[in-house]
Amino acid sequence: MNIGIICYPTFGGSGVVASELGLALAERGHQVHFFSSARPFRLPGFKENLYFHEVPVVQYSLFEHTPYTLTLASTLYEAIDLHKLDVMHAHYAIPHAASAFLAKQMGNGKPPIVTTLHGTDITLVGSHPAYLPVVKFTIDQSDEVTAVSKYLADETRDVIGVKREIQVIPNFVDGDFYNRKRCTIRRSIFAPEGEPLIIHISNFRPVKRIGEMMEAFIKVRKQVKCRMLLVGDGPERARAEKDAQAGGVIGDVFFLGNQTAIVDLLSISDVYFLPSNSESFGLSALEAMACEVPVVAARAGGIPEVVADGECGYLTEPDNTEEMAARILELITDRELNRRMGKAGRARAMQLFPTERVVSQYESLYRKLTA
Ligand code: GMT
Repeated sequence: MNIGIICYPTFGGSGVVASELGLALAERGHQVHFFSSARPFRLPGFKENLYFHEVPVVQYSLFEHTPYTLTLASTLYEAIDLHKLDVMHAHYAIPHAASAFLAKQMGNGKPPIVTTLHGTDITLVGSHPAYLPVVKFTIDQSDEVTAVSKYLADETRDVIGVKREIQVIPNFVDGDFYNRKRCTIRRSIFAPEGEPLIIHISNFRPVKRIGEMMEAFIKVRKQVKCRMLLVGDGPERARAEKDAQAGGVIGDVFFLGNQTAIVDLLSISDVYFLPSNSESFGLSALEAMACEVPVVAARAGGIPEVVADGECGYLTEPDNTEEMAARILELITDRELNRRMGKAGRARAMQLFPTERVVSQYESLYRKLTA
């Protein structure tokens, strides 16, 4: 099949999932065309069967904001004919489902559209009154709609008022790539005295609860000498730096910025910490589980569908920093418990979320639409 994938290029779960899906489909012999304003960071320079189309961001003095939705629709419309697209797959509803809809209308109703909902396109941005009508309309107009968790499918019905069928196709992880490695990064760089390492990876937006995260870490640090690795960047990073300074732990927190060596960093870590107050899935937690890192996360959104409480980590009440700190302390002081939960996380990730099975689910969906 000739498959068009539309996604964001920036650091963020939906772009990662779209990229990994495209790579796996190309591996299976499909012709995969990516459409984005820049090359998604998870896509390699060259891969057989995989093509990247840069969507122009055209500035004009009259525009205060560039109408990217339209240049994307034009780019898609031209590709429909030129590359004989059999299906267009929009990752993250805003504005990708709208652009795909427009292109399909221009293309006389072809090809079919699959829209995958990822999270904030429904829970935060999509539910904003300024976006809601167009989000609902474009979801209704898509030929197939998928959500990455049952929680998100339910939210789409409850919050957006969508009545149509939404198939749950979870996110996935490549267990060969996401695998606990023998240290390629020297652990002693961060933990010269063998201190336990707690890691968090995100785009540091308010939903990630960075303030609460630092509060919990300060409580843990008061009990046990430990260190924290913060990977990623975003609006809440400066606050985290200030909180770490004020809490007297700035010397114990490493702000590493955006990184590609995620597996290496996870492989030297003891606990993955995800205190978000809303998370449709929590792909980073799944990646940590695949690398045998026990997770401490808030019991929020779709996280309980991914992290089994008491089996591969612990779920806590959102915002309860006492409970979060207590759970982290348990995991960094009891080596046997840590190892057991790490192994259980790997087993769960490979049993429920392996790439092969999930990619086949998307492939079946495309085949059904193009039959
Ligand atoms: O909202 C974001 O964090 C961005 C979004 C994305 O598009 O990158 O992440 C969402 O999609 C990921 C991939 O499906 C999920 O693993 C994240 O849980 C989800 N984020 C939220 O729901 C906050």
